[in-house]
Amino acid sequence: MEGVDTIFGYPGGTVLHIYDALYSCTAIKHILPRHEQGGVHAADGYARSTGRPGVVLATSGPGAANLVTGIATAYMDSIPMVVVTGQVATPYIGKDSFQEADITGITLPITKYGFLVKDIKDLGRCIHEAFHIATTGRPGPVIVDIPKDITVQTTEFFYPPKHNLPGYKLKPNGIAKQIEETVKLISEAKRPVLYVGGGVIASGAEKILVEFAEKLDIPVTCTLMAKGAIPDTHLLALGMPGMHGTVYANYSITESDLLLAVGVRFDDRVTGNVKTFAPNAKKVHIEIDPAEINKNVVVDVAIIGDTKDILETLFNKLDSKKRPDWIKRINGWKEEYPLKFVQEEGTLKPQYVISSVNEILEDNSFVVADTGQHQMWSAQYIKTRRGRGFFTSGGLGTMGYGFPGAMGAQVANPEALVVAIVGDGGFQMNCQELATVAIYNLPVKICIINNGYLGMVRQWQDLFLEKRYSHTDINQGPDFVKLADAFGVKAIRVTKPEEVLPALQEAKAHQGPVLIDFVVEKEENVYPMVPAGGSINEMLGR
Ligand SMILES: Cc1ncc(C[n+]2csc(CCOP(=O)(O)OP(=O)(O)O)c2C)c(N)n1
Repeated sequence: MEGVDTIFGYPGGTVLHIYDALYSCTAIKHILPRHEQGGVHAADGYARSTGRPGVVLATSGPGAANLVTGIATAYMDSIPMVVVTGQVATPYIGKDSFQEADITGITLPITKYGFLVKDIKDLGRCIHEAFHIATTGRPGPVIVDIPKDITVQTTEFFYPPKHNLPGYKLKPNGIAKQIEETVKLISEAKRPVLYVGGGVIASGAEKILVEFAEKLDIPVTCTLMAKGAIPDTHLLALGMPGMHGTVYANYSITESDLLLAVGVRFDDRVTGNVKTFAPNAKKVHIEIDPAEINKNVVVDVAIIGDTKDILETLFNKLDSKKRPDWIKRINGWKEEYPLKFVQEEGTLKPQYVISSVNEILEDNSFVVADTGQHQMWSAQYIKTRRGRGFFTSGGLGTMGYGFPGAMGAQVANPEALVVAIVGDGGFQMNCQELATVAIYNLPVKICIINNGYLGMVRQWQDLFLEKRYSHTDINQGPDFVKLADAFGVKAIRVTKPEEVLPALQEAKAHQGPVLIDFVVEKEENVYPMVPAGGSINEMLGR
C-alpha cells in the first residue's frame, strides 16, 4: 500500500508472527543486519539516498532500545522513517514483563509521532498515518509499536483511503506579503548570499535553487546536510559554512547584506556566535517548519512552506541580475584562502586520500561519511555533483552511522558506486555489518581513514587542552584487513600516496564489498576551524 520494497529488521519473540508473515512474502525484501543499530542506520541510508521512507523492524525491549541512536540520528536530520517494533502482549504492558520497554515513551522526544496499537482494527490506519506523517511536511521518524497479541489476531484487511488527522496541519505555501517583501529585499541587495540546508534536499529543490542562484547571481553556501544541492564545482558554490567551513563561505556570510536562509535551522555549528553571525544582513528564512523561525537567529522575514515552491514563486517574480563586484570580491577570497593541505613526502595525508576518492566517483555515486575529522575533510574535499550524492549524520553527529548508512544506500541503489568514508573509531562501532555486506554481496567500498586516534576529540585536546590526549589513542588495533578477511570481505592496506589511487580503482573494479585500510598521518588537524562559540569570520588555520 505504501510501496515499501525493503525492510531492515531483526527478529525476536514479540515479532515472531510478523516474521512468519514475511516468510512467505515475496513483495518485500528483508535485510537482516547483525545489530539493530546497523539496521536502523541502513534504513536511514536507504531513505537519504532515495527520498523514500526507510522501514525498520525490531522486537520489543532490547531490540527496540537498540534503535534509539538511529531514530535520534534520523530525527535530527529530518529523515523519513517508519519504525515498527514489537511490544509485549497488551495484558502484560506496564508490568515489567520480559523484554518490555516503553519504546514510544523512550522515543517521544526523538520521533515525529508514535503509535501504540491497541486494537487490531486500528492497525491499518496507524500504519497508513505513520507513513503519511513520516513523509509529509518536515519529514521524520514515526514509530508504530505493536503488542504481540495484536500480531496474532486476524481481522478483515482495512486500509482507510483518507487520513483523518485534524491536529496535523501542513502549512500553506508562502504568504503573498512575505513573498513581496523578499522580492524587494533581493532586488535591493548588493551582497546577497544563499545559505541552504537539508530542507532543500528534502523538497527536491536543487534544480530550482541552481536556476535561482544563476538568474540572480547569488553565491550559495550549502550546509553539511545540503552538500551537492548546487554542484561543488559550480562557480557560485561557496562550500560549507561554519566551524569547518570554507573561509570564503564564512566571509561571504559575514559581509553579506542579505542572507537568504533556505531549509536551514541556523545550527550552532554553522552560526558560531549568533551575535556576530551575518551582522550586516537582512535575513529571510524560508522553511517548512514554523518551529524553526526565530529559534536560534531572529530574522526579518519568514516564509513558511515548501522550499521548492517558494523558490519557484520568487524565481518567477524576479528579473535576472548580475553582481560583478560582489562575485569578484568572493573570488578574491577563494584565491587567497583556498582549502589546502600539503602531501609531504614520507606521510599519507587524510585529505589526499579523500580528495583521491573523487577520481573514482561517477554522476550517480554516493559518498557516505561517518562522524569525526574524516567527515569534515569529506565535506571539504569530496566534489559532490547532486543532492543526495553525499550524506552523513549532520545534527546528531553519530559515530557508527557511516558504514551501515552506506549499506542502506547500496541496498536501495544496487547499481551505484557507494563509498563509505569512516574513521577507525566509528567503523568499530558497527563493523559487525561486514557480515551483512558479505552475505548480501553489497559492493560498498569502505575507506577507513585510520589515524589510530579518535581524531576529532584528539584535535580538541590538541588545540584546547594542551595536548592531553586523554583516552583518544586507539592505535591498539584491530588489524582491519584481517577483520575483513574473517568476514569474507576483500581488503587492501594502503600506507603510501602512490598506492591510493590504484587501491581505489581496484576496489571499484571488484564486484563485491571492499575494505581499504588507509593508514594516514596520525596528528593532522581539520582547518579552517572556528572555535566553538566564536565568530565565523575568525578562523584558525586560514
Ligand atoms: C556515538 C558517538 N560517541 C562519541 C562521539 C564523540 N566523537 C565525535 S568525533 C569522535 C572521534 C571519531 O574518531 P574516528 O572515528 O576515528 O574518526 P576521526 O575523527 O579520527 O576521523 C568522537 C569520539 C560521537 N560523535 N558519537
